[in-house]
Amino acid sequence: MMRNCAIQRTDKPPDSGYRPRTILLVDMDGFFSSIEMVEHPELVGCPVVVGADPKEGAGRGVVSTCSYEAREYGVHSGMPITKAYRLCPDARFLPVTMALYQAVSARIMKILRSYAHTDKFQKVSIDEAFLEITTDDSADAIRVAQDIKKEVLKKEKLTCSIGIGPNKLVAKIASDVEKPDGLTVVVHSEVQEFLDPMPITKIPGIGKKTGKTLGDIGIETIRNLRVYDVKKLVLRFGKWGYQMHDFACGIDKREVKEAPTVKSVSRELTFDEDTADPGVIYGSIDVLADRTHRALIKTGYQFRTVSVKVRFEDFNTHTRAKSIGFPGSDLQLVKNISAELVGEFIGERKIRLLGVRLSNLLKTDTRQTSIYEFGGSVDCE
Ligand code: TTP
Ligand code: MG
Repeated sequence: MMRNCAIQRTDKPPDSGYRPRTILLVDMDGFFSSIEMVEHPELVGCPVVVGADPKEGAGRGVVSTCSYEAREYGVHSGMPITKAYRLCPDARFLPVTMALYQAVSARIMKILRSYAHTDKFQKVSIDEAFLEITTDDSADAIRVAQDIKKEVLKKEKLTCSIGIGPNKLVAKIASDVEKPDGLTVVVHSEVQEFLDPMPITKIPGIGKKTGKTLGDIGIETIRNLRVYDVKKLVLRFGKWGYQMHDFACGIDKREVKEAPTVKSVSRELTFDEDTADPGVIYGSIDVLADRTHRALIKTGYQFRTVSVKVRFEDFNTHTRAKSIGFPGSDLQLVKNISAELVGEFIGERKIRLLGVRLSNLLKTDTRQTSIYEFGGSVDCE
């Protein structure tokens, strides 16, 4: 069937049986740093950075998250901790106390789950969940969202931002419109108007790389993508071309449901030019360890095994793995083991691709998390 993008498409099929949905995406504000402020009330109103030790500018590692006060200085998640220290030396730098965050997360998820219709609940990450409710009246939905916000604030002294939409895509994007402590509702008839002006990178799965590829053919906004010839998208991206076009049209039929068990998380990179340079190889493995660890943290799992994958210029591929005796989530450990494992492959042969995988994962919460919104490689059962 030919898809004409100029015609507005909707979730609603021509036949009956259409079930309007009301989906909420709840995302906690500055999660780790907000919990730290509950633990240390004297920090309320101060720039707080949670992550690696900056060691007065000589530290290694990255920012996990920071308070909204620190964000005003330009600090953000994933930024090297030394840069955060340069931008805001007076911030309070705190280490990651994961067990505490996981315990708070489990309590919050229990609250959120109680508002979902039967099993229509999906934890997305340590601080984020979708829930579907039965009403199709937006005033009712707003009341539910306000009740959730009140209960979470009362019980945990934490704020969250909530997006409400007719599907997961819209709810997720809406949750990010007003932060912190936001509440944004997008009703079915306003979906296109809401999405059209947004940059395409708001669509899950369109990151920097795909964003650039699309930008090169003049697609910058969701509207640009919607009116683009879907056949050309499919030629370029395969099935994903259909999917991204559906998203641009505000169509998302994904159910709200518990995600499958995550078995491993991994990140890979292919060098622009094959290399045997130890500096480049160690530097790249460090970046990959960081990215993989970040994906792990988002899922709320701990790992027991770190593996490194190396593909040489002749496409011969090798993996090496090392397990630790107890489940962990320490970034430096991932980096150290990855560097140790890759060391064996450094020599005269040039390397084409490197990868880091964390496996033997252990759920650190009573409920399952999904990798749905993160992209990247995550193996599920
Ligand atoms: P986010 O919800 O992305 O961030 P946040 O809750 O800190 O801030 P926001 O108000 O913008 O939602 O991630 C949830 C937690 O996951 C965050 O508090 C810390 C952790 N995290 C990392 O450790 N590394 C990362 O790169 C990201 C993005 C998050
Ligand atoms: Mg959050």
